[in-house]
Amino acid sequence: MAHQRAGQHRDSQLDVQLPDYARELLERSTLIIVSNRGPVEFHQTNDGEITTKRGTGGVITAMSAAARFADAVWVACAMTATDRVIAEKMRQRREALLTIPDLPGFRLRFVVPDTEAYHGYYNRIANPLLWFLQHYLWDTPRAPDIDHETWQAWHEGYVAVNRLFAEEVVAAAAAAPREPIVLLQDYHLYLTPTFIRELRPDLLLHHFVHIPWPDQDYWRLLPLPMRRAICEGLLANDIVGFQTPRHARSFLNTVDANLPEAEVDYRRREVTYRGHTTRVRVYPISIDPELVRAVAESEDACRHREHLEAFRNEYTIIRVDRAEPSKNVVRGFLAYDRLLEKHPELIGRVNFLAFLVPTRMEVAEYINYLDEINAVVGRINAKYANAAEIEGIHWEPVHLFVGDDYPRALAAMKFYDVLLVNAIFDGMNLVAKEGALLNERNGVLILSEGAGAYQQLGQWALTVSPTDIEGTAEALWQGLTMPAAERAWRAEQLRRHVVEHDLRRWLVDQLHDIADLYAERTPHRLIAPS
Ligand code: GDG
Repeated sequence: MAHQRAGQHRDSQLDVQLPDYARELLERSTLIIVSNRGPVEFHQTNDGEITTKRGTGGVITAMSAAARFADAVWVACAMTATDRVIAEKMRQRREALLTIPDLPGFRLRFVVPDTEAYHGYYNRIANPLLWFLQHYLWDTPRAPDIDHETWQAWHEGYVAVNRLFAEEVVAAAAAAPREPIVLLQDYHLYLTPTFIRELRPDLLLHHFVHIPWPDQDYWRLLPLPMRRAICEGLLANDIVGFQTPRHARSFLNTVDANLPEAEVDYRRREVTYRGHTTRVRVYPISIDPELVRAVAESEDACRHREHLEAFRNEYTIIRVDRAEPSKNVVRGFLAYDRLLEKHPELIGRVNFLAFLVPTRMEVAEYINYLDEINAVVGRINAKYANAAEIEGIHWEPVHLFVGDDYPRALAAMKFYDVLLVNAIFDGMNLVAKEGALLNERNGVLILSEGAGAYQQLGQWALTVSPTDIEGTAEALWQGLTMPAAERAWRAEQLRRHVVEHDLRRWLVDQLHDIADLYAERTPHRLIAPS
């Protein structure tokens, strides 16, 4: 089997810096990490060779680092055709665990739903329904329509696949050589804890929600049985983690509104429901600076950097996003258009480079959104090409880079004068943190109030309301013309904050709370951290 890494990663430094209680906990435990997507995908080349592609996400990085200390198993869906072939071979050989050479010490257990169940779970419920709800993306007079097909996708897709996940987790826990700790990730798996509890009431369950938790009123757009099941599912965990205090508070409100029997203690951030207490905690996710720098310094990134030089101008604005409606890409371009209208002196002197990763192309809204982006960029480029020609220059104000290329995105972060992060709503937004770390020009961060990162970084960024095109145009102008001393001060504060609040801290804070819980339950086994 050949192994291909996505991004040339140096090993993370997380491991050498863990506090004693975290290290002790990990040494005693088997971590069962549960997520829709696993740490690697398997693919087959034309000549039959199987290759692995490792994901670059923060969760994979953090959990891979933890896995070096602990006995760790990852439970995830077989996503690619090759994943499914491997899963089938394992089933025939009665093997449950697959070792992953890219992640030493790590083993994978596949959940293999049939394709229809997976489609209902992923393409009808998790992404169009839950993701849209949790990012307030609906035009409510028109959507969502919860019809019989949605209900069918709920029962035969979301509920069924969550049950399969639970069965696999329980099997993994039974086979675990050490005390199992189950770490569930995100909105695909809200019901899994309920089903795990039916089979294993004793397991320690921790669930981290990476995306926003909207106001309880907005949850009413989902039928009561669905939102009750989601609240009950999350309350089957011992700890539920959110990105910001506001999301945690909103979750408590939602539970209060939908489960009258639940006792919600807002001060202690705890809920007791049917005799079980769940702690609701806040863990703002971050980046691993060592790892991000390593990718940004890689040969690949340096090559991109040289190539990208040609696209820079006296002023350079960039953005980096999945091509996703919640990231608010179109309004960002409208604001740029407005900037150029108000400040014709910028014509020919500023370039906007947008690095967009196509995403969820099986969902109609995403295809339409990419079309909208292309249309607005085409219109702006045509409009100013004419204006520039009158002045005798050839100029393209927007350059779109569409594709999956993480080193290229990081390479570009080094040279922006302004980084635009104007997401409508975002759980955190790691791009804001990567930019703050990597930028070499004291670039200004423009940050939406709707991004979870705003809570940490907002004080050193220029704030925008995501719908305010005029205000965003003004922020772009301010960012481009800010005096050097102020730029330097803000950039330094941003960098310092990101380095001090890194991914290690995100992981360690969670381990701290888990160790605390263990110490309360079994005081003879672990010393509680102070
Ligand atoms: C979800 C939540 C939360 C950039 N270009 C490429 C690429 N990237 C990297 C970025 C960044 C990551 O992808 C995107 O992370 P974000 O946090 O900005 O956004 P989501 O993808 O929506 O992530 C979010 C996060 O989970 C963690 O909890 O912060 O709120 O929505 O690191 O630099 N990655 C790849 N190819 C690229 O071309 N593979």
